[in-house]
Amino acid sequence: MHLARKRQQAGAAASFTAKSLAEYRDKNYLCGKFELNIMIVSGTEENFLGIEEAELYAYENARFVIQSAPYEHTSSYLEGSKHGPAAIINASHYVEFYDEELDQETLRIAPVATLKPIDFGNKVDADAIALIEEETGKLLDDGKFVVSFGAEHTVTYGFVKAFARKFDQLTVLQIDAHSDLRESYHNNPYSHASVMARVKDMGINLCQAGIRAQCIEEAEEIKRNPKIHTYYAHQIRNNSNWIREIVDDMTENVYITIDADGFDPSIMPAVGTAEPNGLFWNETLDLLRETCKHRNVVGFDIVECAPMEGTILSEYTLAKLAYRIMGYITAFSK
Ligand SMILES: [Mn+2]
Repeated sequence: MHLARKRQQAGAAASFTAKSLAEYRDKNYLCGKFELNIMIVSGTEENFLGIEEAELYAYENARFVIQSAPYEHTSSYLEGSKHGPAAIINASHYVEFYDEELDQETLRIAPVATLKPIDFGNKVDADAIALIEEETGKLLDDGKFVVSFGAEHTVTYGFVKAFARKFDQLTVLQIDAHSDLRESYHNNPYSHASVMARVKDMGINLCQAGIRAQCIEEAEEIKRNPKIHTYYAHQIRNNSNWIREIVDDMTENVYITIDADGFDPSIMPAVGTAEPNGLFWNETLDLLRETCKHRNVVGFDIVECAPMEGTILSEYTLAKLAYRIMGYITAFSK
């Protein structure tokens, strides 16, 4: 088992005892300014990477905080994205601490705390977005770098609202098969298919990569709106300079949202709305690396993974992706 292996690796260096770990779990590790702001951190079995050393997953030490938003209300094709965040976290227990590209153990440079998932109760649409904005805002006010795992893409509107309050000159970089610019979908402006229309309404600069499914109204909006920069999948294969061009289209602060279906379905089968001709691993990392090198990446999310029976390829790839981006931010951020 991977966790057992991690325990062996960590054994010599670890300064905490089994007792102190149990203590953390019993108390659900209330920490920080806990009278005002109670952050409940998941223990080893439920945290990102399966980290055992409490000082490496404690909220107060963490640079990165993993937030899960298992909200699924408007799925239009295959359902199941509400299970995505937990599946990615579970798969992360099989990701190596050592990043072979960056030659570092990112979590030792920048500890990673994992919060209990946001509890939406009966909240949907505007109320759900408000809850996400509030929860994200608390973490940003604490100076944390927030990494969010979402279910349907709608949740990104809540994340972006919180980031836009904190950071000016914000660009949203969206990796996705779909432009998500429909004014509303099934009469719901809070549909996953309309999430970038809501971001556009905020006047935020938007860069889109890998787009290959949309309606004609979305295409017309993209042509008309100078704040939307769309790099279609069919175009980037014929433009060796596309990464430089899209980074040039970004303002100083960048929030990244990654819809799992932006990837090619051959490497990312567990999505609700698969489209052919998607992005592959290397070209996606090239884009993300260049973005982290040349812009100030302030946060990111990964959404729309709907786990499938019989394969863990998708959630494992997304877990490794999340850790790699954290590595880029640790290694390159200005
Ligand atoms: Mn999509």
